[in-house]
Amino acid sequence: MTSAFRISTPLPGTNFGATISLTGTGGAHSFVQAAERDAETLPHILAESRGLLLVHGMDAMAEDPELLVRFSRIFGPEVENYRDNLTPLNMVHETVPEILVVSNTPPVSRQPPRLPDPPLTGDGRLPTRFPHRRGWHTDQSYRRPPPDISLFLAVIPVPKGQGQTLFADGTAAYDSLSPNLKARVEGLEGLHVSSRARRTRDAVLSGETPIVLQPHERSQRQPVVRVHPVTGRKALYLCEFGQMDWLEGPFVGMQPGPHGDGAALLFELMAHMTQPQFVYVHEWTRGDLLVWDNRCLVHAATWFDAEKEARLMWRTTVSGNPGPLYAGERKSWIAA
Ligand SMILES: O=C(O)CCC(=O)C(=O)O
Ligand SMILES: [Fe+2]
Repeated sequence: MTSAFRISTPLPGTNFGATISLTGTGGAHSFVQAAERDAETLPHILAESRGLLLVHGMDAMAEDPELLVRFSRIFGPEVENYRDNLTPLNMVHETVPEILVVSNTPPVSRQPPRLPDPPLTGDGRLPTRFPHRRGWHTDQSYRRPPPDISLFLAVIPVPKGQGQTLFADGTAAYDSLSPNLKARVEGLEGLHVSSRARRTRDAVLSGETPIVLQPHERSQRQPVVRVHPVTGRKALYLCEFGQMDWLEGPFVGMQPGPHGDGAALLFELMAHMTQPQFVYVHEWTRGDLLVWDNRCLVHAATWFDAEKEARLMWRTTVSGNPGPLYAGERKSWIAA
């Protein structure tokens, strides 16, 4: 079959991901129609390219947000409704509740991450590697089952050089672990929790009194080595300072807390996974859409000057294929 899509692999400056465009002309409407007609191609390319797709020119989605939801449905059976999952309503799109609004402008008013310290690497580059760069995570890993895929649209990006999104390839990072580290992480589980639970590394280090968590807010175990349900490939599945449980974790069965053996292993794994050869830096242009697979990639947002710039991004999340490990589980984040 001739495809409606032109596929260029990998993404510039890295060795994973793909850029997708229409072979013919047309904007977001034509693109989504073509993707719906040929519903297997893009999920297939996403899996083949180890979890990251870039589409330019989707500006029309900003005027017709349902288009983003339609496009999201191609990637899985369930596009999450953010009104049903305890997300503060100021972060949910007013008329399309499948869209999470990520913005520093009201009513969301979410501040960007802090500048790394120092702001640049010794050779003047954007820091990407942990722990110089912080904030690496995979979306909603504090839930079981976690979501599969996120889509992120630049409605109003900030100028280049700020407000990038970084991605690290967990599949290549796993493959290149030493045999010794592979053996150490096999069967290991991480304890993931929302930063709202105040068990982040900073919270624990500053001695904050832990809050009592309801059953649906508690930390969730996730495998450190995740087997991708589509490709069968193994990938590192981890977060760092803000989305692991630093009180009882970060790993089940290892010494807990910021000074324990678990912390030392987490630093080693994260620093490994975020080496430059595994990282893609996305500089956003209005109308860019990224599709990423949370099962095999971690990502991080970077600083921008929120005093001067307004940034408006829309995210959807798609779930329904977390793999046999999660078969039959009820949603951990919904109160029983
Ligand atoms: O703002 C960004 O660049 C990324 C935000 C993010 O991690 C997310 O919405 O999942
Ligand atoms: Fe994220």
